[in-house]
Order: sequence, then C-alpha cells, then structure tokens
Amino acid sequence: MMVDMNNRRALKDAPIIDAAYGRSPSRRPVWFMRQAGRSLPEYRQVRKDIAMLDSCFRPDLLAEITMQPVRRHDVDAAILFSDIVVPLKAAGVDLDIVPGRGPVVENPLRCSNDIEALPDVAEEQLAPIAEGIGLILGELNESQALIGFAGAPFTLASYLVEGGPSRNHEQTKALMHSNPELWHKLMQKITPMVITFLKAQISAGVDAVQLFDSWAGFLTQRDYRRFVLPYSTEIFAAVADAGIPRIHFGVGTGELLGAMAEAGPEVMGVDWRVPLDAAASRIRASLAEATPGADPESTALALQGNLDPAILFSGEKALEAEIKRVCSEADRAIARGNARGHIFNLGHGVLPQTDPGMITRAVEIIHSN
Ligand code: 1CP
Repeated sequence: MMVDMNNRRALKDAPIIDAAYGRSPSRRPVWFMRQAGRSLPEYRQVRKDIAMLDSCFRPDLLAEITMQPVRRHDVDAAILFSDIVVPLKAAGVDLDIVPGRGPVVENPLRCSNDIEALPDVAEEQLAPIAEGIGLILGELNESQALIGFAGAPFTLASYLVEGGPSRNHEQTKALMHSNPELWHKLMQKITPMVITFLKAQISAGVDAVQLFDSWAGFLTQRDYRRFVLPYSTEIFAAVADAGIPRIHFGVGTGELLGAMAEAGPEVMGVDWRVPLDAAASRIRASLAEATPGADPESTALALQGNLDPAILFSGEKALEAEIKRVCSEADRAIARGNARGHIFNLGHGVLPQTDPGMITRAVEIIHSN
C-alpha cells in the first residue's frame, strides 16, 4: 500500500512538529493523552446515548469529540478520538468497550486455531475514520497538529489473550513463555493490522502518529527485546517514509526506554516515574550502543511527558511547581545534547475525575515556561 502524500496539508510553525524535529518551537508545545473524553462535560453530553465503539465509527462525532479539548484548552495538538481496539472491531473481532471497565473480547485467543482465525483489517473497513480525519483537518488551524495513533502489538495482544483489562497479564506472558512460536505467530497477525490502521490515518492526513504500548512496562527488558521489539520496529519502519513525527509511549517503562527508542521513533514518551533528563541519558546511551559509529546527534531524540496526572488534583501552586520541574528537567536534557526537543504531556492519560479548569490552567502555565 502506498502512503498518499497528496492529502497532507502544510503546517506552519506547528510547535509540536518543530519540537519533534529539534527545531525551535514558537512556544513549548503541549497536548494530553486522553484529553478527549471523560473529563469533559461536553463529551459526556454527546456520548450520552451512543456506545463508545459506535461513536468511533461516526465521522461527525469523531470530529466533534476530537475538537472539544482543542477549543477548550488551547493545546497544540488534537489526538484523534478513537481507541486502540478500533482496527480489531473494524476487522470483525467480537469485542466491546464496557463502560467503567474497558475493552472486553468475547472469545479470548488461547490456541493456534484462534490465532489462525484472527481476521486481517482492510483499509476500506476504516473509511469512517479517514472521513472523520478529513473533517478534523478542516477545523484545525495551520499550527495545530492532528496526532493519529495505534495500540502496539503487545498491548493489543494482552486484550485479545486475557479477554479484557488485566492486572498481571499472566495469560499473555504464559503464551510467550510456554509457546514462543505461537506468540510470534500472534504478533505476525497483529502487526499488519496496526500498520494498516496507521497508514489509513496517514493517508487521510494526520500530522504525527503515536504508538501506545501502554502495558509494555510489565515486561522484563529481555522479554521486551525478544517478544515485542521486532514488531514495534517493523511498524515504525513501515510508516517512516510518511515523513511525519513518530512517537513511542508506554507506562512503567523506565527499564525499557532504551529498547523502545531502538524501535525507531523521533519522540519517546516517558511516564512520570523517571525524570526527563535521566530518561534522555538512558535513551541516548542505548541508541549509541545499538548503532556504533552513528552520528552522535542522531542518538538524541525528542522527549514527550511527563507530569503525574494526579498533580492536576493537587491545587494550582503544586501544579505550577511540578510543571516548572518537568520543564527544567527537559531543558537540561536538551542543553546537554541528550534530547532534541520537548513536547509537554502527562506521564499517562487524563484521569476521568480531573477538573477541566485545571487542564486549561496547566496549558497556560506550560506555554509561559
Ligand atoms: O465510555 C467511555 O467514555 C470509554 C472510555 C474510553 C475513551 C474515552 C475508552 C475505553 N477509550 C477512549 C478513547 C481513547 N482510547 C483515546 C482517544 C482519546 C484521547 O486520548 O484523548 C485513546 C488515545 C485511547 C487509547 C487507549 N485505549 C489506550 C492507550 C492509552 C492509554 O491510556 O494507555 C488503551 C490502553 C486503551 C484501552 C482502553 N479503552 C478504554 C479504556 C477504559 C481502556 C483502558 C482499560 C484498561 O485499563 O485496560
């Protein structure tokens, strides 16, 4: 499949894109994971009578919900309103997003036959998403980026194998370790779906993409490298020629930052547990070791993160202090040459009970730092 570059609009002075490529942004860019959705009353209003996964296939709703936080908070990017399980749903996998719980798969994958039977997704099945992206691009201004995304194969596999959200991911790990061959077969089934989902968004014109490997932090580095990294690397390579920033994110990945950076993104998302300057040193050391003789500049990536989402409940004084700390840690990493730029974000998604007023205030503080 060719990526159609003709649909891509020309952004002008978009702070997120400038930060991702190591240019000087006009202000410190910020967006928040899960900025669209449950924290906003206007979201709860439009979603009142419509199931989550139904809303993801309605271009009008997709555009409205994606734009809500951009209008309200003046963030520098919109994140497409969708979910990591959307390509599975589009392909016909029997699953639903259960309110208060998350994705639930009717028939969890357990044996070779189940994995064989996993359908592939065709770009046509994602047409409503592409249509929604077209509507969003018509509403954003030329310095606001639209970020597309997909779930990484490990995180998607966890939902497919466990059958729903999991505390320990034990069935998923059991499959890896008891039947590595079958695990790799599953990864080889999921990876093309992720690539199709991302390419559909890229063809429709998104300005950047993020790969969410939310649950990768449950793995040892050894297992991550053996069972996951090859597939995430394949995904980043498959979308490299789109020429847009590629972001890689997971939670609890302090020990995996270097390995995840080796998958090939321009930007590494970091959760709140590791200070950004320490994260940058780890990333750079791993990339330098993995690519001996590489231009030292190429081993410094941009950083995304990493305010603890709970700080949005801690009052304005604590909020300002923590934002300043995060910014100064990022600036130190850049000054030392260990990072090329900083995109402000939370260390994970906005919590549902967050006061939207505090999110708006956070954006103002970040833009003045
Ligand atoms: O009824 C509702 O409102 C459902 C809540 C909800 C929403 C708003 C879910 C169910 N998904 C979403 C949208 C969503 N999901 C977005 C777009 C909105 C935005 O970011 O602003 C994105 C990027 C996702 C991605 C996603 N879904 C991830 C990766 C990000 C992360 O938070 O780590 C994951 C792990 C999912 C699975 C999922 N979908 C929904 C829930 C509650 C969950 C997590 C469940 C669990 O803990 O396993």
